Amino acid sequence: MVKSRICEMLGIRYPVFQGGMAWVADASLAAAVSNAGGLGLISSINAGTEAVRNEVRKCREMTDKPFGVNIMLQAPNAEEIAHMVIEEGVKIITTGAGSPAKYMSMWKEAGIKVIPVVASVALALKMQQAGADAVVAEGAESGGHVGELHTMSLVPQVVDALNIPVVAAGGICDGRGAAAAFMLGAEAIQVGTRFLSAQECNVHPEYKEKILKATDISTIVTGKSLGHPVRSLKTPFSKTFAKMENDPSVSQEDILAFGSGALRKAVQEGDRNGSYMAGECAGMVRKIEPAKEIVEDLILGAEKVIAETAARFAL
Ligand code: TUI
Repeated sequence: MVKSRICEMLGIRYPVFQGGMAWVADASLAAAVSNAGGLGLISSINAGTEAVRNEVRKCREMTDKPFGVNIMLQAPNAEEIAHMVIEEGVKIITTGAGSPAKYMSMWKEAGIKVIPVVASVALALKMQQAGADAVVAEGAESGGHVGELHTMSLVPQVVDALNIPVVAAGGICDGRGAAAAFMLGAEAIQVGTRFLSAQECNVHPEYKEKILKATDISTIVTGKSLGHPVRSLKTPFSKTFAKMENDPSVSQEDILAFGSGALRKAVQEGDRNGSYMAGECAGMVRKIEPAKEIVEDLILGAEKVIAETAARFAL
């Protein structure tokens, strides 16, 4: 059984975080992952702050295990959410797409464990200095908003630079990826894309279908020209978005208007003009199954592959 400072710190059985995917990660998914012994996370990107508050309350009814909230810092209501989590007694926060430094002392005073998602060593160090309890080092294999570096090089550099525990994210989809992350020095893993196929994940059936049909080359990064690169499935929508970005006659306003609300449309309506955010490992997701089976497959799979590999090296 893999041991980790993260499990002790958060009171979870398995060092597996479920990514706090925008519009996707609701009480149903988060509670299922927490009940399975991992860490369920509720996304702050939903139909407003009160909707997120409602998901927090629902989750508390669905599990007596620890769970957290992921706060997307570029959202217009980030400040409101930052206060709401304190009001609701949330005990674990992860953050994404920016620096949460200005909220750190307020959260620490409330006794919250704060785990920022970082995409560089510089921000990781800043977060450690600001009092973060751990960081998630997220490589650009991941779905949604991505940084520059990839997991294989980002994670060991962040591990070397910090004393606090590091959670690896980006491209981790099964026991092999989990084992690799532990080899790089991570003390936990965060998984997003694979949980899109969880039975308890409430995305539109069309979203799940697209994930199950994905191959290794099914994702594309768009939005670099807007300073907000996002990985999603290649669809007529994302291909048009990429074409607009490369066309100097199209204004940034027009591109933004084209992309506005596209993730919600994919998640809730399975709309063909939606943005189906997904990581590079979508091609490895093969079936719909309970979140518990995903959590157990990740950890038992890692234990198996580590034992098999160690045996090979002992020869
Ligand atoms: O945040 C994410 N992934 C996301 S957020 C999101 S919401 C969205 N909705 C509609 C359109 C576009 C996005 C979808 N996916 N991951 C965490 C993450 N954070 N990845 C990378 C970073 C990051 C990058 C740069 C964190 C900090 C950073 O530096 C900022 C600074 O201030 O230094």
